[in-house]
Amino acid sequence: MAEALLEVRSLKNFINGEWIESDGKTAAVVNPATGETVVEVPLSSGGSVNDAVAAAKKAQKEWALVPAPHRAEVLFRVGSMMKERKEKLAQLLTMENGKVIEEARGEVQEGIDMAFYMAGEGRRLFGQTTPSELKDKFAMSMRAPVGVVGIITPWNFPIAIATWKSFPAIVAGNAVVWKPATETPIMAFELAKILEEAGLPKGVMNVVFGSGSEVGDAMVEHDDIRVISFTGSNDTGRNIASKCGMKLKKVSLEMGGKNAVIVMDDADLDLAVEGILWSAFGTSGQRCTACSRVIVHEAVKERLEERLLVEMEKLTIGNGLDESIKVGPIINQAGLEKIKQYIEIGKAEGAKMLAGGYVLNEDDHQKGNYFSPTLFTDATADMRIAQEEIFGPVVSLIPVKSFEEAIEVNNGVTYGLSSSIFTADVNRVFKAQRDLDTGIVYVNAGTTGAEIHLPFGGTKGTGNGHRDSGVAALDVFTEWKAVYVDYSGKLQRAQIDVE
Ligand code: UN1
Repeated sequence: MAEALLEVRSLKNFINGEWIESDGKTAAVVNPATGETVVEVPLSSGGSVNDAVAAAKKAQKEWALVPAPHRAEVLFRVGSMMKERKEKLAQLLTMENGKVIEEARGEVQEGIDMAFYMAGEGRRLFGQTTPSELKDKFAMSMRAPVGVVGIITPWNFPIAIATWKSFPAIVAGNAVVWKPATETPIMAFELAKILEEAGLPKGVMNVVFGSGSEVGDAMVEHDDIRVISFTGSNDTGRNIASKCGMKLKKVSLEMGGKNAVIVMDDADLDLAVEGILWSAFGTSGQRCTACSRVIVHEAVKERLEERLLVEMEKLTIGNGLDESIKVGPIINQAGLEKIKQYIEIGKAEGAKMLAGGYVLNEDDHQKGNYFSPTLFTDATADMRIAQEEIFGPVVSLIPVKSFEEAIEVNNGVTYGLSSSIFTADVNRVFKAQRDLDTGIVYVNAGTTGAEIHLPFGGTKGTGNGHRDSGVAALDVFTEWKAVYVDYSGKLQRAQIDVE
């Protein structure tokens, strides 16, 4: 199947517009739905990063001089090409990542949307004009590219997140060195090809495949990379942040969540069940925005449990290329092991498991890494299953007595990415949007489904205050520059010649 869609059996780095063999070490990219090897990915050394940065540095100088509306034309072409290739990209995405084909199409669509949205920024990239405190003097602030930027992207959204980071960087006049996750390199290969065919000058986008400890570290350490934008695990993010801190390198981090759906006593329960199912078990729970807690008012707890169990029964698990499948595989063995551990932790903590909790084909991993959608109930807010990110199809119900308690439980975790509330009370809606301490808040919808023209990111342990997507993304990839033009013909001294 992969052979028909992918013209290569082993991938190469993309440096300075050339496809370059790395130094020979490779790893197999395994389809998590079948256990089959899809392609080989290079495990590059830090030397490849040096080559990529040198190419990027050279290319960026020219690229920054291309007027932004013309830089944007490349992204318009990229968006059109992604649209033409949407089905092929989606199928390849399902093969390397496992997510079901409908969601894979959705993810590619996010990338297409980002291309057109950021292309539009080519004619905006707004700065501000501001009155000067002096006569005959003009003051303005404008965005300037930072130079060479490094992006490090995860396996769970291998194309969407890459576009969230690289497209604003490119339109703003930067050159990019990109380390995609080694589990899902095909999307990087396909996107680099599209950028090349769309006419992006050589060296503006460079892809180096390899591990975090080798390629990622080399990027973080390289003095010519002025920004690192990272989405991935908390430990890695903190490690990157501390290294970048010592180097005074700008770093943007997005590191997950412990996102909750709140179901109040006046909620439309059928709608809430749909929202929970979609956000907790879509992508097999492997989203940063996935719902892994349901904070439910005790008055509707039993009814909600009953309805959830009925609907969970209908979830079909299997290879996401089959259109009838709703829940695909877990990315790899390590992911499965982590989920299994949390099931044991949840049981030991005294939460009641109502459904799921097991690995499918436990004895035969050649048949794929599948975990059954799992529902715990009677969890308490302090349990580890209610505090820590599991990254799998596991959701825990936490009963509460009031709206105020629901908000408190929602906010009582170290993460702050997404939250949601189901209620019919308009006062609660407005209080909730103010008081939920997350970067994204949904009302009467699940915790997933962020749109690309709004800021994406979170509070507290989710990140470090930066945002992907939306105009906010430009703040990561640009420097603010203040420009003063004095047309008085004499030396005017600010703050001194004020009269
Ligand atoms: C992620 O899981 O890191 O909001 C990204 C959503 C998607 C993106 C998720 N649009 O669920």
